[in-house]
Amino acid sequence: MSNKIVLITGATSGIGEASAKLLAKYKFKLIVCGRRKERLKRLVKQLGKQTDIISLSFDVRNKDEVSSSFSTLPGHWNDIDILINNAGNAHGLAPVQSGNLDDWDAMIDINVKGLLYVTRAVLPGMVEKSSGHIINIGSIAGKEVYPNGNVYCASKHAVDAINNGMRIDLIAYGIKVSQINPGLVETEFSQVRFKGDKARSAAVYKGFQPLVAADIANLIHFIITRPAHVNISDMVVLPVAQANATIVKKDTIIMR
Ligand code: NDP
Ligand code: 8X3
Repeated sequence: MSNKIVLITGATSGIGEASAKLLAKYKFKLIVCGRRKERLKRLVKQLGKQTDIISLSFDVRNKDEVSSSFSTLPGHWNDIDILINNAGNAHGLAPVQSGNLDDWDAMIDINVKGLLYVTRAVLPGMVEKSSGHIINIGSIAGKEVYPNGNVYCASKHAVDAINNGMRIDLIAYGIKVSQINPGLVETEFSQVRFKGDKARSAAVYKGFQPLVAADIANLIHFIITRPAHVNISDMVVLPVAQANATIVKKDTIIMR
């Protein structure tokens, strides 16, 4: 049971959606965000039976849209206690010499700048009350680099640096900053990476048991329910079949 207000970016799918569903069960008040309004509407209707929930639809890449969306938050909904910076994706998987420039822009703009814009909109309220918790969803790709992952890995390395920088800057205000770095989680992630190529994205998760979005949601719940003096600063979580960013034991051991 909680009265805390949690804002989740990227709640229309995967890790964000699973987190909204789990936190609704524990009665956290939710602000769910994403671009796909129909999905947000459905989620609000479904989870509204369990908890107080509203949605905000904006593209994290658009800083004006981010700040104007936050300015529409009614009354007490501005008093956000927990921010889950989850929105993000990989776009493409290509060697740097033939990388697609639009894919590069998307990854830097969404995964890095978008995370910053949302954080900047939420932080004044947390600073004012000297309390709050930010959970950044990084990746094993923010700890290591893998072939053809160049710019996605760079964007998640940036999240890693921003996560550590936030913790330093916000220590004076008692604001907790935590990061979860998952390995392979079966969500819509690979469908986005491979631009809707279902066969190619399904192949990523074949031959081993990947993590599922609920695994990460459970960790988020664990992190935000630690005692007030405890902060889980950084966590790497992999499927048992994954040794690191490049080695996955499928039918044989695959180096990707
Ligand atoms: P999904 O593709 O299932 O979900 C991505 C979410 O991000 C969607 O809700 C999408 O909402 C939102 N999003 C994407 N672009 C934007 C945008 N421009 N503006 C607003 N929202 C956006 O992937 P996951 O759940 O797997 O990914 C969630 C996070 O986890 C990402 O940061 C990803 O990098 C990270 N991660 C994923 C791993 C995996 O293997 N799946 C492993 C490690 C980290 P909408 O399209 O409605 O805007
Ligand atoms: C997503 C996991 O290994 O596909 O961040 O980059 S990976």
